[in-house]
Amino acid sequence: MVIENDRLLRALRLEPNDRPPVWLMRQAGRYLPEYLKVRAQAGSFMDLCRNAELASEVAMQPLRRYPLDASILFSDILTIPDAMGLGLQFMSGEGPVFERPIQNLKDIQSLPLPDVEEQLGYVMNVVRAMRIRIGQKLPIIGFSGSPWTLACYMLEGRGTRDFAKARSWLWREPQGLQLLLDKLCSSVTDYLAAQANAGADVLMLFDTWGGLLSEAHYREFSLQPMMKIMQALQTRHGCSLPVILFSKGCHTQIADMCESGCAGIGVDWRIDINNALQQAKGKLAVQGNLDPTVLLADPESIRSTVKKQFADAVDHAGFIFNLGHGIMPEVPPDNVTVLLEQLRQLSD
Ligand code: 1CP
Repeated sequence: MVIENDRLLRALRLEPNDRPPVWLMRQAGRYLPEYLKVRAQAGSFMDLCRNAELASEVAMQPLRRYPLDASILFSDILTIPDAMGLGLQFMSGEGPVFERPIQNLKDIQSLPLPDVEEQLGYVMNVVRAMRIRIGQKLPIIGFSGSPWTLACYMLEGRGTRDFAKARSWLWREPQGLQLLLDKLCSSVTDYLAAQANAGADVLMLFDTWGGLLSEAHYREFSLQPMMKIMQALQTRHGCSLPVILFSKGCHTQIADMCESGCAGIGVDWRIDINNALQQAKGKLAVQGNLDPTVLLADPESIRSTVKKQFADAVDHAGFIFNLGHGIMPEVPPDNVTVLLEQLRQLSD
């Protein structure tokens, strides 16, 4: 099927575009009053994720407000560990917490691999419901957490500042950690392939905590598992969708990522976009990378930041305009309008 607005797909093939595609990480979510209303209607965040009608509705909300070039599945990265039996809870104001985090090697050895269609079928239902609402107008981005980032939450039990407990496994029990990553590789591969079958056009791996690792550990414990997933998607599932790899805080390792088999990389704001584009030139698309806190500033600062970014990046095929991390809940929705109007003015 042909997608009408194919700017994102073209950028991922490094083909020229009339203007760079734009979408925003966490474009659906708590900064939008209409999201909070639907979440309240659903009951809780996980009830919302399990309700295809309401989850597909909140995925549409930013598309109604803003001229975006992609939609993203509404779900969370922690659905896989939940399906593995860890008991995911979202405490209000606290973020995700697992009732039964992994404590020791035995927990890893006995960790079951979920049946993706049976236990995570609710996610595929959201993809299908989104496709019905969007038709062929825009690409749908499916996603998963990277094995390393999922392992961080599973070993720690919750989000923390430095994931010290999870990282201690690198030294104390690296083989146990590898076993956990292997199990996650298998599940993430099946999960992404199922999203592709349900209608996703692009796949993204969120490796939010890759940047907590040394360069050598990043290659071994984060990039390697993601490479295995990308290979298995092709060989085991015949899935050739482009994959965007977002390893936050890993801009010193773009050269490694260029060899990984992904179509594009997400970069955060710590690297100049010029520098990232130069390193990836001719090999990968680059997505990013405004500091999301600019959306907490005044309209003039937002406009000048967008102008600079645009001037630096517009000539590169394969540039995908985005933030360097997700929109924060405190962001006034009108500031997102300012950002996108400025971008549109520059593109016209
Ligand atoms: O309504 C609520 O209170 C829940 C808030 C919320 C939302 C809207 C959470 C809890 N997850 C989501 C949706 C979500 N999560 C999306 C789809 C929305 C979109 O992009 O439009 C995506 C892609 C994610 C991915 C996600 N979840 C990541 C990776 C990206 C990133 O931001 O780094 C991570 C680390 C999570 C875990 C998670 N889920 C929710 C929260 C608050 C967190 C972060 C916890 C932490 O800081 O450790």
